[in-house]
Amino acid sequence: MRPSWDPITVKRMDLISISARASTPWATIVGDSTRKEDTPGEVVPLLAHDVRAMAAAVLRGNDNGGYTVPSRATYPHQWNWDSALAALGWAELDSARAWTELETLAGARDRQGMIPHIAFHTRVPDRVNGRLRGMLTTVAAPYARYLPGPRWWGKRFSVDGRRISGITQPPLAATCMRLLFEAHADEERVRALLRPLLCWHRFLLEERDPRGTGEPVLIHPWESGRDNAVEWDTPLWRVMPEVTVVHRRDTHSVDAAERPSDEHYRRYLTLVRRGTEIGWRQTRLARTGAFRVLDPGFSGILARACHDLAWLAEQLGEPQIAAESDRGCERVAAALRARADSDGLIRPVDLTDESTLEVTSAGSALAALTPGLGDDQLRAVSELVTSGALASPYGVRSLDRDHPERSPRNYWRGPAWTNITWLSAWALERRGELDAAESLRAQMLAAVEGGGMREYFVPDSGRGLGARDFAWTAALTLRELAAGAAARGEAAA
Ligand code: 2M8
Repeated sequence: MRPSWDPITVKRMDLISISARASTPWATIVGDSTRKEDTPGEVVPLLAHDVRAMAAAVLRGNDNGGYTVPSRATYPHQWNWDSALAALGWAELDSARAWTELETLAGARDRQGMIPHIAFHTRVPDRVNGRLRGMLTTVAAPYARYLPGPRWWGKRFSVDGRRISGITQPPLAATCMRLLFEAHADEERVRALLRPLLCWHRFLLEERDPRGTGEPVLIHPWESGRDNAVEWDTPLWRVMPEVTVVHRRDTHSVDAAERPSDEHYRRYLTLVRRGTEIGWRQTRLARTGAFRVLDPGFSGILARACHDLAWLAEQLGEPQIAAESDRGCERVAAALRARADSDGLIRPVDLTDESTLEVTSAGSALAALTPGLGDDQLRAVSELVTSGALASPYGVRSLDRDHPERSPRNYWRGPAWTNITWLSAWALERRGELDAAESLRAQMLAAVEGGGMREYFVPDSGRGLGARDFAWTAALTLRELAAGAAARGEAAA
């Protein structure tokens, strides 16, 4: 049973207010129950319909033409796993637009097949799309509101001509594409995307695995998507900072207490500078770079992505892509299974000294996405996120609640994130853990009802934090509201 969304049974929904100055209601709806003093005006109940309208407005508001920015104020470019998740939200509003999102993401790949973590926006008008946008982008002035902007990464261009970063991010695209295909099959569009995604996975399995361990080596904390997760502190602190003054842009729009520290940033930028100095030679960075880790979250996502790409290739009569993807999945899954700890969880590894990083975090939860994970390993994750160290009333915590470095407001060091909660729920559901999946989804939605379309949430109060109008929070909300309505036999609002 999915959570009910009628106004009587949903909790904490009487806290929303609409300002008297509102021009469009959703633009000024404030769902943050901890900031009631900021919300004068008529108090109205928050209905499922309101939440859906808010989510749809956020997604549409972040639409840059062919791709969705995570947040206009904080992240004004195309981010990799954000875009894959945004496609799931678009699937509920406009399926053609959802396919475009994935196509634009694939268009960001470099000549080696790597899809970068950022494809930069320039001042080319949004309505210019496709190849023309790519061409104009190469000559137009880059959009400078984000640090580190395009100049930090050297002269790197995507196949569609945009400026791009030199690192990647969790490969969620194939899995999101499968979900999109299951709801809105478009054979022509999916066929065109099979090979770009296969090449990206191949890049991760080959260039990024120079020693043949079976898992890709991450060369920057940003590649995990969980930037300042505590597990990366030890390997990151080995990096001698070469960047002294950091003029932060992120803290213009978000409270510094909710963002990584300056000490983190100096090292993040040092790694970027060093990568650029050697022309982003990927295998060399994976073999000898200053920061090299294995992340069970990234690896679990890759194993699942290979599995889902194999499934799609099978549907489309592409046996070679299916076979290669199946082999990729099994390779990563076998490596992950083999290194589960005695408690059943899989943890990150620091490759500079081969040590296991003894932290229990969202990365271990994401490992549940791995196809063929052992029953004991699966049960360990299920327990971890429903009643264990990562459980909370508002979704999966990014860090063990008893960890001494835990900080309920600081980014990936404590808060609950919609994508982690949703991915954990989805992984558990696929393995038949239906009650666990349902309660995680209810928690995810409870966070949004009370905290708004925010980037992350205080795990014990549900207070919304970080960037506002955040795309993947909106996208996953749209998907779950539609799934809940479908389960109850209602037409989508
Ligand atoms: C955050 O990361 C970027 C760097 O990639 C940043 O802090 O500037 C992370 O939460 C990452 O997972 C996410 O993809 C990105 C955009 O939402 O923001």
